[in-house]
This record gives sequence, C-alpha cells and structure tokens, in this order.
Amino acid sequence: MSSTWHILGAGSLGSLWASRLARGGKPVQLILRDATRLMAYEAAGGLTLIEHGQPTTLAIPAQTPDTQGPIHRLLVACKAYDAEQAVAQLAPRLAFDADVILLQNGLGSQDAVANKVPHARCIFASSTEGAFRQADWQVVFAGHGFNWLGDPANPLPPDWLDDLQACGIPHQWTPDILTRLWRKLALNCAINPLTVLHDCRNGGLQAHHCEVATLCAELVELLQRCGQPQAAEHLSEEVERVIQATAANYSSMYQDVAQGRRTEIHYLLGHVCRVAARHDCSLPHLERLYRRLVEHLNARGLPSD
Ligand code: NAD
Ligand code: KPL
Repeated sequence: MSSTWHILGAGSLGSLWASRLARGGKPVQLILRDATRLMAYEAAGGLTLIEHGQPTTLAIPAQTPDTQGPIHRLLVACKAYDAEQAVAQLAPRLAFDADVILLQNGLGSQDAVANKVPHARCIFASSTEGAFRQADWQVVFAGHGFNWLGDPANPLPPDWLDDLQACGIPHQWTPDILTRLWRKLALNCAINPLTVLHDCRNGGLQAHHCEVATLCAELVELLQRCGQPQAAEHLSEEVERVIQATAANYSSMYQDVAQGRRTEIHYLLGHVCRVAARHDCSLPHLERLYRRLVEHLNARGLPSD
C-alpha cells in the first residue's frame, strides 16, 4: 500500500499536519481546490510553518482533486461544512483499502463523509491542537495539544500511527473516539454560543454561571439518553474549569463571527438539537440558545447551516 499522506485542505490544521509530516521525511501531497490555488501555492514556493516565532518553509508537492492516481491515505482538513462534498469528489480516486482520517470538530460531518465513501475506512479524530493562518500558505502553531484517533466500527489501530510518532505529532488511538467527540461537542455547546451572544471572552461567562449550569444539565440529560454516559461525567465541573483556564481567550466561534467567517454551528448546537429531537428529548434552553444564535448569525449575513 502506498504510504503517501494526501492532505485535503491546506488551511490551518491541514498545513500544520502536512508540515510536520513532510519535515519528518514522510511523503506528503497537498490537495488544493483548483488550478488557480495550485498556481498561487507554487508561486509561494511551499508551506511555511511558524513555530515559537521561527518560520520553516517546506516545498511540499501539491495537486488538484482531478489529478490522476489512487489515494490510499487521506487526511481531511476542511471545515465540517465542506468535508462531505470535498471527499465525494475524490471518491473515484480512493482505493478499496483507503483510510480517510477526519479532523472535523463537532459531529455529523463524519457520518456524512462515510456514507459517500463506503469502500474506505473512516477514522475520526478529535484535536486540541491550535493553529491559525497568518497569511496564505503560512500557518502559526499556536497551541500545543493532543489528538485522539479512533474508528467506531473497528478497534484495530492502523499501522501509520508510527508516522505520527516519528514526526512528533502527539496522539493516542482510542476505541472510545465517540465519547471524546461528544465530550468536546458538549464543552463547545456550553461555552462557545454564549460567548458570541454575550460578546465576551470565555472568562466573561463566570458572570453567567447559572445559564452555563442550566445548559450543562440539559447536555448531561441528552448524553445519557443517547448512549454517551461517559461523556456526561462531571461535565459542569469541566466546563467551569475550561472557562477559568481559558478566561482570557475568545472561543473559536466568537473569532469566526467577529471575522465574518461561517461557523460550524450545524455540527455543534445544531447536531445536539437534531439528536434530541430524534430521541424525543426536550431541551428547552439549548433549543432557545440555538434559535438565538441562528438569529444572531442571520442578522450579520452569516449562514446558519
Ligand atoms: P481552515 O478554514 O483554516 O482550513 C480549511 C481548508 O480547507 C481551507 O484552506 C479551504 O480552502 C480548504 N477546502 C475546503 N474545501 C476544499 C476542497 N473541496 N478542496 C480542497 N480544499 C478545500 O480550517 P481549520 O481551522 O484548519 O479547521 C479544519 C477543521 O479542524 C475544522 O472542523 C475545525 O473545527 C477543526 N479544528 C481546527 C483547529 C485549529 O486550531 N485550526 C483545532 C481543532 C480542530
Ligand atoms: O474548544 C474551545 C473553542 O473555543 O472552540 C474551547 C476553548 C474549549 C471553548 O469551548
């Protein structure tokens, strides 16, 4: 099997993964949207990773989706709302033994992708690493964190985890990846929308303790109802701890809205409300929060899907 890492989406996280893998001597191919983006990338001379203020430029080869040739390993680094369509256009190139690694935050996009490529193995990831684009083709490694990887349909780890080890990408294989993803989703739902609606940093939510606690209670109810009791354990305490530990930060959703970027609301609060409806579970405060957030986004001309 080819050991090339095809990386779909050269944004923040895609560039971070591509740079570390290439720096570690692993074969990497970036897949860019189209010929115009490919020309711009080639003119820039490669990807620049900025770590501890130090820039390193790597001339990683790149291609477009319509390039010929099979793909055996695909790391999907698009936003959740782009992932399904982006992977669907590569479906004819995906080999029957292909692994597709999904870095998307939230839930819902992973199953949508898996339905488009039933012949591939889809591996879900939950990342707490932080990166942002300083300019086109330049990524800043902003926050050291961790990556959990797992396949809800198959507990056996893939052999390419050795590449991550060799390249210093912190990770752990877990059979409980859905618990991880649900837990992060719950944290994001309890914190991010309120920071947008109250126009505050994460620490500003300390003044809205009761509102946060009410949302946590409903999230716990849903997690227990939908078969994720472990993701519900001590949720409220962890949310309070995260609010304190990240008090000076603006949440990722706050930053998206402030910069006029589309949010991943559909895969966060939207997913929670859809799953609740499927389980006949009434969550009045989360549902109201979702409606207020949708109104807030629409009033700013931002999509809410
Ligand atoms: P990003 O917007 O920086 O990058 C996404 C890239 O995908 C963009 O360059 C976009 O042009 C590209 N793309 C979209 N459709 C494409 C297509 N059809 N073909 C080729 N490229 C395409 O996003 P990001 O911040 O890297 O986030 C990616 C995912 O990782 C999100 O779900 C996010 O929530 C999650 N995540 C990000 C971070 C972070 O620090 N940035 C941390 C944890 C999780
Ligand atoms: O992950 C986060 C985000 O901003 O997206 C935290 C810091 C946990 C807040 O939900």
